Amino acid sequence: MIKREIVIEPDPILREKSQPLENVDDKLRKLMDEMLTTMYEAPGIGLAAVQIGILKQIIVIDISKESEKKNPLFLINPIITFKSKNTSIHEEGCLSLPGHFAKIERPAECHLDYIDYYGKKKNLKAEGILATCVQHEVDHLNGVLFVDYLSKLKKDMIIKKLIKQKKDTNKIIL
Ligand code: GNR
Ligand code: NI
Repeated sequence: MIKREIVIEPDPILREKSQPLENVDDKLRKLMDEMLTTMYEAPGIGLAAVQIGILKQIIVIDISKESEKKNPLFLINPIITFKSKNTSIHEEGCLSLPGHFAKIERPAECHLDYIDYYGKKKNLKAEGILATCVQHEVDHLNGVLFVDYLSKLKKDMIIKKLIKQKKDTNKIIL
């Protein structure tokens, strides 16, 4: 299975909105399989298509632990239909912001409608780390990153470091 390259911030594509899909076919399933491989190898617990440079509303998630059986979740055209009033705080990371982590407060529970791997309409009630992950991924589809919830000072600091990291890797290659 093919592994794709992950887009790192700052990159203007990460700020664009992803488009809904009209149908689910083998070509789309192949892309979702590649997203899953890319996510597992990173490793991460979620990946949105925009993170491999594709502006389509596709998300893959797997929050199973290393010792457990893999449990991939494929979400096409997700729509959050409910967000709880009560919130929870989780430490978040993002494959597009490598090496940076921050505690983010979000609704503790959310419900969503989506299309599954086979093109079937489904819904999901998420809580705990799954609710956090779903919201983090749906944010990607809207061009939002977790650093957008931090103070301007913290956000600018992280983005400045990522710019420096990019310059340094270019120097190694050149
Ligand atoms: O791997 C990831 N871990 C994670 C931890 C807490 C909240 C969200 C995430 S998603 C992230 C992978 C990623 O960047 N998905 O877009
Ligand atoms: Ni992310």
